[in-house]
Amino acid sequence: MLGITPSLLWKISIQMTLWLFSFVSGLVLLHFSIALILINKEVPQSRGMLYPRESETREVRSLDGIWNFVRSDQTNPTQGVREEWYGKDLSKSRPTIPMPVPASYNDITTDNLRDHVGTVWYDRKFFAPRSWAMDQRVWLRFGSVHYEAYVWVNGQKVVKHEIGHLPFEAEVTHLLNYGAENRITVMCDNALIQTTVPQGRITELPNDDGMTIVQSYTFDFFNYAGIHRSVHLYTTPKTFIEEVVITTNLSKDNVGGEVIYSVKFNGSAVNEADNSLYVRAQLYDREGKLVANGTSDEELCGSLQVDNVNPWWPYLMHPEPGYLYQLEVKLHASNDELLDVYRLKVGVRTLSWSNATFQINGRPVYFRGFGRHEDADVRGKGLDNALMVRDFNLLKWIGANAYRTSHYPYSEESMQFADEHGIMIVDECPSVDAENYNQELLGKHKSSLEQLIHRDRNHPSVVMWSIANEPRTREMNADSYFQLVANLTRSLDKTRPITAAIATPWTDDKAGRFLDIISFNRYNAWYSNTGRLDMVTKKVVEEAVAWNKHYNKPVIMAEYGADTLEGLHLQPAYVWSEEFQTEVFARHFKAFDILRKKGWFIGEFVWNFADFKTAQSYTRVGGNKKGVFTRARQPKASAHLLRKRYFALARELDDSSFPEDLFTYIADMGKVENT
Ligand code: BDP
Repeated sequence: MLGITPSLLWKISIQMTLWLFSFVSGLVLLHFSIALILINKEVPQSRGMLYPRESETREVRSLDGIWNFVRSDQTNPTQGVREEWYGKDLSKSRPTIPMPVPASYNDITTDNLRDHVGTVWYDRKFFAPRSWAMDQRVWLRFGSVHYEAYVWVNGQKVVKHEIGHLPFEAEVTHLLNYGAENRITVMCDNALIQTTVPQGRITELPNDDGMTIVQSYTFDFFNYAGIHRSVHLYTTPKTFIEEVVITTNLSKDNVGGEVIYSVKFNGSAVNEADNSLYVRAQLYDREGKLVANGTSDEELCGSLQVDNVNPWWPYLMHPEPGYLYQLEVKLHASNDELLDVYRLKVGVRTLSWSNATFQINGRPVYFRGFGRHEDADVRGKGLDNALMVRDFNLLKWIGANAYRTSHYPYSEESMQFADEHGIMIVDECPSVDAENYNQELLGKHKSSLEQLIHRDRNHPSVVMWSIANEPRTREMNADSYFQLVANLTRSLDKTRPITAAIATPWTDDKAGRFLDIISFNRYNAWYSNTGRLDMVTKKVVEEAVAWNKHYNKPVIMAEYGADTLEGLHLQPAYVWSEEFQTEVFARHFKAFDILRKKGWFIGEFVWNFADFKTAQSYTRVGGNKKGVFTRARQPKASAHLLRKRYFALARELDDSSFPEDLFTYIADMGKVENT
């Protein structure tokens, strides 16, 4: 049984302070228990949160920019709440510094804000136009704040959200001053404890000045925090389209397509039992030509048939990958009055899987890709369009067709980009290195998946859910825990398979039987048998075969790699050198080719796409250097090798052609051979 740890006290004191000040209605005190029996409790249901898009009935306004910022005293994280800093401009309570939004706050200043533990505050002003006061509802939406956020508008509490990397929103219609200035205040808490997702520990340790609070965590990426993605205000009509859920089908010959939609509305003007509302759905192709249209039933559901459909295909699997239609959803009142219009992109594709294959549109898929991170110099995990576009250009340059959103949901903008470019996504929730399974953790873990599926269910690029990375699956409770997590995921989406990236040896694993596809992470010649290039191929083959035999399911190698310092060249290959990374890859390729012939081995994912920042450690020189690209997104030697492999696989499996510059001219091989 765990005692009251400083980290628990911390969360309790924040919660208590808020409760005492009755800022958060219905908030109950955090309780912490290690239960031997895990109970399956309902998780809260997400609502709304369609990506903010303008239309003839909606306006969208960005609140991105430079906000004011204050860090709390680490030893007094609830001071701002007790002193009601949200009641006036932050600058009236404390000196503020400028802080960009979106961005992690950690690497912006020159002092140790990087290692700050606990709460920080943001605020900014904005105008709400007079026109919004009429027949509108106004919503405030955050793409993500890591880890926990408390939001006030004009001093009034608006919303609290826990778990980073996921959107949340609240209606602010009645809190705004129209035709006048308004203030938004955000308190963000980055503390991770044993019941947060992901988990961490907070301890008090002696330092040169007395005692200090230290955050630790087992996962291997820096715990960047702050307002990581865009903040939007958007308007909707009084009665509006709150949710759109899309599924698609294809005929056997892939010629006929079907788009099935289901719409929910929200509106005080029309009562839910009033089934006189209807939806008019219109589907347009890439050229803007109307290809299908129809009217919903009374439940606001319907389907559209598309003749000569252009299915959504992954990159290099078809000459026209990432084909998207535009679905226009119009909500009408019974008297035909147009109430609301929302448009979204739709890819028509089917997924199917068995104990040996994974298929898209009836064709087997072999994944060739990466584990990645949202990570960059200065902005940390902040959304950065330049970086996102560069990364997709590199993914296409190298011939990858997939990546896993290791180890948390990535930005909605990047999901849309993946749809457009035909990059398949293994969509991972924020659970990494889960251990000490307990009821509280289970609830949040399930909630993170509920929120993720709610957010990403309409993306054709999302082909699999990853319910965890490297959970400690030999622990007691791991089986009932993962059974409950997998059951929830399946109940929310039956159209996609479930995986988890497992590092526990198959002999001890208790989670694999709840998955559809087994993904395993292993660092042969790096964490085990360091430097031994002669101990890779056979071990990879043996382990993949063992996983397959044990569970009789398709297998993916979800992580392999070696830290590599760009520019370090050592021949013969020696750990950390570019030669070593290249050799490690080649030894894995050999194993993968042996495994591919067995029929159930369906993918290879390098760890990692690019170098990324970690917590300070003597095993990390400026961060994790297993990137094929540097943190500045330039190729290491291994990138050129991987590119040749990925294009060779695409040619062999999907008949795609080589880019002209894939092979550098060396010599006239005919002549060389003749001599
Ligand atoms: C794996 C983790 C990944 C790490 C990697 C490494 O899944 O997050 O970055 O090891 O150590 O175990 O490079």
